[in-house]
Amino acid sequence: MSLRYDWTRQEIEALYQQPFLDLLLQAQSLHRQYFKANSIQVSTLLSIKTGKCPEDCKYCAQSAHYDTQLIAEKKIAVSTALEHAKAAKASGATRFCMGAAWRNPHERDMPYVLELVQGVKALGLETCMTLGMLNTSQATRLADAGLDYYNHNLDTSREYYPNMISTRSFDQRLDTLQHVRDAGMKVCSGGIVGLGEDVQDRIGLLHELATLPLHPESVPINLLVPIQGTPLGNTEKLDILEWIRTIAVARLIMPKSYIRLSAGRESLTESEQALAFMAGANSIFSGDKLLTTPNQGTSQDQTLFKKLGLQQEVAQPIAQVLSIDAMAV
Ligand code: SAM
Ligand code: DTB
Ligand code: SF4
Repeated sequence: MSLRYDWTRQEIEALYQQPFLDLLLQAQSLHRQYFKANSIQVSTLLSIKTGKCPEDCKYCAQSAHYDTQLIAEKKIAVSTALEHAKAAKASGATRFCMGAAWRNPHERDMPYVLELVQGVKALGLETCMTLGMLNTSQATRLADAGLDYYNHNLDTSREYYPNMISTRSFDQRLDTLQHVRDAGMKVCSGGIVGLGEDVQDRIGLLHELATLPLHPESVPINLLVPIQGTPLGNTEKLDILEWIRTIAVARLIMPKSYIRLSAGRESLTESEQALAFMAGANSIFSGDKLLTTPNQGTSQDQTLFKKLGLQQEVAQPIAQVLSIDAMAV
């Protein structure tokens, strides 16, 4: 079946609003046409520069615009980051994602991030970074250093975006995604639900993602973790079934993409997570911490995988990585 890039909002809304069990059945059936059943990809996250971000995203603990009690940290040493990457690999993760609280990387930061990419890649892990906006030259240099994925979320609908962030525009997000594509990297782009948006905004976000020139290879669906001190600190919790519907529709309209359960998993029961896997989610972030907020620990994840009969995707053996690299030279 060929992928579609011409979804209309009306079609997406019809998928979203159908009876819940029909939606889940469709999503899991399509999932099995494109992916191995019962298989989960696991990524690990590390914050390489924490807090004091100049952007004003209303949900974020790291924005300098709000008093969130977060302890800011300068760039961590490359050697420390590589120790984290080794531990992530030992725990079974196949991708290591590094995040920095920047509007965009400065030129002076580029040697540092390029060294990190090369170091993590040499461990036989897939590499991912999320550093804010990139220009063409920065995207090209990251790709040349071996960066596999760049995470840059559209976060919410175009209409709701200015209610959440005033320091950049939705079109600036699209520009960076284009630079990432042009440089030949894989795109990781999704959003957050539970921001106080309405169902049309969730449909709008899904529509924007599914009508990009190519679907993102990876689509994180974050559930708001309310942070005290931010304007969204006391936001009412979204009905979890709406989060599940968002995942199922993402699976239906971007069938080849990995759909990742991202922020917010810590607050969910095992049954809620199981429903999300049934809806077609096939990737998670593991580890005790996301960037600044707690995450469900690796041992809890292993228990859940065992209970559900889920198999973790395995990392490429390092010898294979090295010999492929050698062939490419
Ligand atoms: N600064 C970069 C940016 O915004 O693109 C990368 C890091 S930012 C923390 C990555 C993503 O984390 C955001 O796009 C948003 O989707 C998610 N996020 C941030 N704070 C969150 C929160 N409190 N709850 C859920 N997701 C959150
Ligand atoms: C994404 O979409 N979710 C991850 C990753 N990309 C970088 C980040 C979640 C951050 C949650 C809030 C925090 O820990 O500060
Ligand atoms: Fe900065 Fe990213 Fe947080 Fe926005 S979400 S304040 S850009 S770290």
